[in-house]
Amino acid sequence: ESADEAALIASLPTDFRWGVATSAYQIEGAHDEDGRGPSIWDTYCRTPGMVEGGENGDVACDHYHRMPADIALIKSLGVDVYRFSVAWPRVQPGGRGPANEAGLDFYDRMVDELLRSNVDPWVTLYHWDLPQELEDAGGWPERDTAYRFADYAMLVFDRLQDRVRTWTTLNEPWCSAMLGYYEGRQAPGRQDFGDAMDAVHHLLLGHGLAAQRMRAAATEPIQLGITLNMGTATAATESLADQEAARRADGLGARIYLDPLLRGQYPGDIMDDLSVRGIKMPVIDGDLAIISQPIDVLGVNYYSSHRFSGVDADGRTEDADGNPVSSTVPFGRPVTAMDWEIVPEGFTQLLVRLSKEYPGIPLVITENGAAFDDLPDPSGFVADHDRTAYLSAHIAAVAAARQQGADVRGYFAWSLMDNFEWSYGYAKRFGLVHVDYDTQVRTPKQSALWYRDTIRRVRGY
Ligand code: GBH
Repeated sequence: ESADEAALIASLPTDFRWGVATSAYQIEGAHDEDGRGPSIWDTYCRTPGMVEGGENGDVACDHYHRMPADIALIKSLGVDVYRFSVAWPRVQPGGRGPANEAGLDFYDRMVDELLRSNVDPWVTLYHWDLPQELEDAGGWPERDTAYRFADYAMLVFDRLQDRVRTWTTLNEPWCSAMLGYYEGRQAPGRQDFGDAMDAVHHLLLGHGLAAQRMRAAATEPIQLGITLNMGTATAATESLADQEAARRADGLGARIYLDPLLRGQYPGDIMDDLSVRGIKMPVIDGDLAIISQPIDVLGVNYYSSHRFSGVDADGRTEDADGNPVSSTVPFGRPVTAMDWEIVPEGFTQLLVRLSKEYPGIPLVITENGAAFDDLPDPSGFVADHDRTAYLSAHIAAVAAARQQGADVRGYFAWSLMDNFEWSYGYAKRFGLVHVDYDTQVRTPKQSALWYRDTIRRVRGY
């Protein structure tokens, strides 16, 4: 942590909210207990070749059986809020119909445990675990899935709204749509660009339908939002081809979500690009009003930023199908264990830009963090100076953005503890707390102690 970073971090207000985040499939395990049904991730993990080492979330961090101890661990970090997700296939094993009460009971107990520990619960309703039966019926490219999501959201809301004030509908719809239905690098592993665009619209519609119904049913004030993953997309050079590549990356990565949510319309340039490819968003009259109803907070997940080029290695600007080429050009910065470049100033730029171009919506960093090749010492302690430096640089980047006018209200470190890193399995560790997967022993790393002390310092005690 440099002196500059320390001074920036110290400038954060005492009421800034500090948290740690996780998601259900990545930590819970207990994949077939208390009536949980299969999700697209159970299926994807069982498809040979999809996940590193053939690993899956059957056991994960066994959080389902260790929840009270894990909440005590969260409390010991001194954070004031915990962001977790609810597993749809625990609440509705087949994605429709009445609630599986045993599934809801788990989150009910967790919320009580958190409140007893003086930690605020922040619920994410969907972190990628679509019930398999809904995928069998077409998944997110099907309009019906949006209505199914809103029904599910209400089952959770009705059970927990007396104690939970803060709600996120979807985590990173870009990942669900683009990695799940176009690139195939995440569940359900499909590869069709048109399907992915249908998924974008139905994810957004699902968000809007759920938000509408939750708002109408709320008996107390709630904070409602959605979380997007974004970075700053810049052009590698001044050339028109590179600027166009950056425009497209920003359009498909950020504006295709931000604009309908916060301005009530899809970005015109991206719709033009799509129509050249014969693709049209499956919008029905009234959808955009549903999608753009007011939200209280925009969640931002930030990991890295990219420079884009519109020219490939062979100097071509179009691929075999006549579609424009996009590639990334490294900054030449150090990378994390994911090979993602460390670009904290891209974080500041993103936050300042969001507050300028989409004014009036408070921002919360719902995820930021890094995987590194942690090596525990003989006592099990991990002196993760690289992760600590990453967190320090990025929290300072948030503070710098605030000084430049960005309305950022809080920060969640990803993640509370090492967990199932999707297609990468258990080898990639993002935790502030180390998990020994043989014994399930949790050991706070250097970064966890630094985070705890940093929160204390900002609060002035
Ligand atoms: C989040 O997604 C997820 O919400 C969380 O579950 C996950 O464990 C965590 O991040 C860590 O992966 O090309 O250099 O930018 C992250 C979304 C989208 C971030 C793709 C990185 C590409 C890498 N990711 N993006 S880089």
